[in-house]
Amino acid sequence: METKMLLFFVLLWTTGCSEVRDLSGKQFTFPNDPRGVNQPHVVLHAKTNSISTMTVCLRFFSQMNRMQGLFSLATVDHENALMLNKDGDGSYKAHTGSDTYIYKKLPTNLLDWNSVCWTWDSQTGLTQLWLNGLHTSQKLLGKSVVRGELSITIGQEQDEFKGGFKTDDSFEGDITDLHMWDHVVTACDIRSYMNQGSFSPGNLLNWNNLNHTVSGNVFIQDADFVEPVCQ
Ligand SMILES: [Ca+2]
Repeated sequence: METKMLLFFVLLWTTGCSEVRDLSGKQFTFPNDPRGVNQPHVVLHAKTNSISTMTVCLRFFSQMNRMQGLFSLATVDHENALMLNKDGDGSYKAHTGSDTYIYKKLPTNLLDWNSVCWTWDSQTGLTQLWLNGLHTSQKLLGKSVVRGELSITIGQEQDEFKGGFKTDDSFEGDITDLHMWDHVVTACDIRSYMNQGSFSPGNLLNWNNLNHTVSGNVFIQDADFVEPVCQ
């Protein structure tokens, strides 16, 4: 019995515990993972098994000049069911199911925060990327609805359901203010998000009430997206 209890606690320690927390004003800090053994990442828990329309927004701060995953949502059938990557030259790859669109060489801050929003509607297949108050024209992406159990990670990009992490596309830097909605958020609300104005928080993932599980060397620290008022 004692051995079983010990194994249970060891398992909890290695996989982390999920918690729901208001992360307003906070950031996840993903340091470098030079040996690739720690695989720092955060699993985000959303209460749905179907996504046909969505918007995901987040802010990231990173100087990495290689491919890195910003948002990775996998199902058993599709490792890249909904995935957003950034390449070293500032190109962004949006992926739904088996379909991909690459937004080439968008102006990305290396020494400041970047606010990114990605919208997609499976009915039309239309998708759009917003970056720091600007946006691309709308593009056609896939129409395949996301179905089944979801596995959402930041910090690591999934090449298989709940795993398949690689050091060469992991994220290194800071992430804050991540929200996900089950609809296309209005341009006005996205602009407001990017300017730190008021907006309705995500109904699938809400930074102010985030159900998440931390794994590996990830730190929760104060974010400085808004310049702090020093005492
Ligand atoms: Ca992948």
